[in-house]
Amino acid sequence: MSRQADVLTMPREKIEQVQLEGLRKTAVHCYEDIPFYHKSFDEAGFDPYSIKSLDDVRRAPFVTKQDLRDNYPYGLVGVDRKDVREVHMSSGTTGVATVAAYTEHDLKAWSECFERAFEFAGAGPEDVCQICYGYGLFTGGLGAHYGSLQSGATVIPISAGNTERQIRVLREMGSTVLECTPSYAMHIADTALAMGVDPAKEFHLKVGIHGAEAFSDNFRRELERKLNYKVLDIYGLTQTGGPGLAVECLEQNGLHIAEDHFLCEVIDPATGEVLPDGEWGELVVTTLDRQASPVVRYRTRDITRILPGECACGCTHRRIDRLQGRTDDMLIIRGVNVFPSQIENVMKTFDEVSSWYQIELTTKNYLDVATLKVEANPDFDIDSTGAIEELQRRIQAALKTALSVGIRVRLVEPMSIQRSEGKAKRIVDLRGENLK
Ligand code: DLL
Repeated sequence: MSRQADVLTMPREKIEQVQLEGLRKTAVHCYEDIPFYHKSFDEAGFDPYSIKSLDDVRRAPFVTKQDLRDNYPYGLVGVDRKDVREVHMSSGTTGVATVAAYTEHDLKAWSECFERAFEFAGAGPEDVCQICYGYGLFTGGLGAHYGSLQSGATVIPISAGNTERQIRVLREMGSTVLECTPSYAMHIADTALAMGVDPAKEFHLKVGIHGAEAFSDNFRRELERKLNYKVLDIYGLTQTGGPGLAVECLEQNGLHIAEDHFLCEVIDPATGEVLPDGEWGELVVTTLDRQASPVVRYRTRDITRILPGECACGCTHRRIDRLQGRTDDMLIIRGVNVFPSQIENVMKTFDEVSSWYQIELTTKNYLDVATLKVEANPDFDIDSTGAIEELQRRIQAALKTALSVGIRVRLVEPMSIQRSEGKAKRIVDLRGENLK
């Protein structure tokens, strides 16, 4: 750590002091400048001028994605339009998009938060970054771009897609930092191998800064082996200003929250009660210095926990555990709650299958049926009928033991599940289709 060492190693009392000031400022800013918050604070009996401690945030009402949608496009922007420098939007595939606006100050803070991934990785001006998160309204591309520039590194803003060109550039331009979704990194690695290029030998990578979707430890290990680099997880969401809310250090043991910019709580999603450190629940975020799009107690729907204890890296900012999924990704199969990550963890214990899978949901006789489609590894003889059935049965039995629910397993050809340049599509819900 060097460029931001003072901030990253601040004593806890100092961090909490910065957070308290930020919380007070943000709550008052929201109340005075954004009519939605004025009304919701009044309705909840929450007086933003009465904040005395960080725990007082618990008296504030939650904000949900629906609130953000209802106020589309500029309803929750707290500054004059002329002070807004940039606007990003969530994809809006499941409804109206949500908007994140940035002032000059917000863009600077965003760059610094993302840049922490470089600090943790020991990367900087001597590095060449290949940014293959999508550029545009998605916060991945430009967030990575600003963070990488802030680190002093050379930036190759190649954006997502055109995988063969990515591979050429990785070989020829000496890229040492790869920034994209973990599934796209795997796709790059697999495509290179299929082209007869060994990325572990012919690329020059030191580190991958991968996020925007959940990935398991096994998936990480496979990436690290194939690309011969270290993978750091980065988390964030459009509604809180994009990637950089929390970033992993080289200990790979949880993601350090940028606590000088964000106040995080973990709640029981059913009751809204704040949970003690160490317990899994839904992450709730309050921004501490955003001007254009501040949020107070935004319910992310992401499942994690605050990790107790200090990190060996010396950073004093608390950590969240790697994201386990989203409350809205949770499948309810015959009444049993199942997260895709649990299915993935079981699958990973089988050497015969790869990390590419999709869970297909259909209905039969009014009951939900889940089918796990998983790609066989290239060295598994998929044409040998008996072997396939035996393997499917074994995976099915392991899933049943781990999850207490029956999931069908169908082994498919290597490379037959569609690859994405951005976030992988893990769940295909065809339940509506059956009714048509
Ligand atoms: O995905 C921001 C981002 C870009 C983060 C690049 C990291 C790297 P959205 O498109 O608004 O923003 O999606 C946010 O993606 O609520 C999580 O469910 C998921 N997500 C983001 N990062 C991670 C991660 C960007 N590291 C939603 N692990 C979030 C697991 C993640 N899930």
